[in-house]
Amino acid sequence: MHLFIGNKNYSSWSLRAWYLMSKFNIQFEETQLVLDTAHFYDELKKHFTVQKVPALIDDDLAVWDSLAICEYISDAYLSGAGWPKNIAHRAKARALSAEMHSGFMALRSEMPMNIRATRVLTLSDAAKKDIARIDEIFSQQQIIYPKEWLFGEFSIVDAMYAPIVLRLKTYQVNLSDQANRYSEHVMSCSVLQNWITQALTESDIVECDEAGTPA
Ligand SMILES: N[C@@H](CCC(=O)N[C@@H](CS)C(=O)NCC(=O)O)C(=O)O
Repeated sequence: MHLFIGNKNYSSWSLRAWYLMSKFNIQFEETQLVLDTAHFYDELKKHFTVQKVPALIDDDLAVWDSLAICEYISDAYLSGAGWPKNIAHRAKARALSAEMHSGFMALRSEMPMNIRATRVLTLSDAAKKDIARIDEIFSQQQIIYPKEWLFGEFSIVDAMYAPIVLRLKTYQVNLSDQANRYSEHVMSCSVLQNWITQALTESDIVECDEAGTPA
């Protein structure tokens, strides 16, 4: 199985799929392609009709899109264990994942993932509203699962929200104590730290993902 990803410093979507697969000890080869280069599109064109990362090849199956890859891994390799066991929790985790996948537009456009940077930003009201909602999600789940993953055990929804934790760190966003506890739990994960360590070795600059001014 082969996962194509972008720059570890910038590619928030790549992190989701890579994190899920790595955290569940799924064996895969990884090809990293530098975003915004001709090589990126040339390589992806060989296998995929859509040239975006993450993208997965498993034998003759091609799967693109981070959430679709996570779903596929859960179905094909984890007997569904990518999601919480309890049906109600599973439904809520899916709703939260869909909320992330299709929403938080202001936060995502104003605060690109940029792991190696520490920045200050003036945020729009829409981005502040997105942050308030993130805080609410993290806090509510921390009340139920203190110092744990969103639904106790690690699941796809944690992979979906991990890039947000990193964005909030880059732009030094203050969260409530409860929400902060979830962020600390995520940051203490050795698998995520492996990604961060590799991101810190990168030197390519993607201009459109460089936001804010140095703190
Ligand atoms: N909905 C997709 C979005 C993937 C996406 O936009 N990836 C970015 C990198 S983080 C990309 O490949 N950009 C290249 C381009 O749009 O040309 C997913 O969740 O995987």
